Amino acid sequence: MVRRECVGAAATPTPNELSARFSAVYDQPLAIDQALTRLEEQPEAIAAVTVGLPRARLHTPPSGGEWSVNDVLAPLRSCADMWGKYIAMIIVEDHPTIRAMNPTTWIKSTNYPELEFAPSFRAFRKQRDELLAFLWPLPKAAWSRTATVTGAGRPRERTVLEYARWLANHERTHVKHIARIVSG
Ligand code: NI
Repeated sequence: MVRRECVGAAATPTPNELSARFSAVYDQPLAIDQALTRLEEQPEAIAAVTVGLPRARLHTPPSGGEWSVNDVLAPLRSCADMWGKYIAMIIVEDHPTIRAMNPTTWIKSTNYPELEFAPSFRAFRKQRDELLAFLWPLPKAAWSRTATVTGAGRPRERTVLEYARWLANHERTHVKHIARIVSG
């Protein structure tokens, strides 16, 4: 059940199942300032529930077949890499065409699952700080800039706000998951 929260981690879902799940959870409307606030607060929330915990609590699943806190952090970082990169591309480039990569594909080229929680989480927060420093000053119009996104079915037009919303909404489900793991 826990694993299925993550779109990417589900067992070979069809494109239709993927897009249905995306619509249900990650497309929840968020205004620009709501998305920014969530992107700022969610890493703080993870820090708040993990601060001072011994390594074993962060690296050991609460029970067999479950995820550890560190297991949840790795795909969070992968999603932040992918969707953060697309946000930057859409802002910086003039209507780019982006061949989207599923974060679960990207994670295989990283060492995130093998990293220790503390340095991995520091890197995650540093990246988020950089993303927020980039996003906060953007004029409202920039959030409507688009890219043509290929690589996931037929090409689609995607905006900066859509990617920011996905990042914020997707992360939110996993922040709650982390809170459940450490309180369990
Ligand atoms: Ni996920």
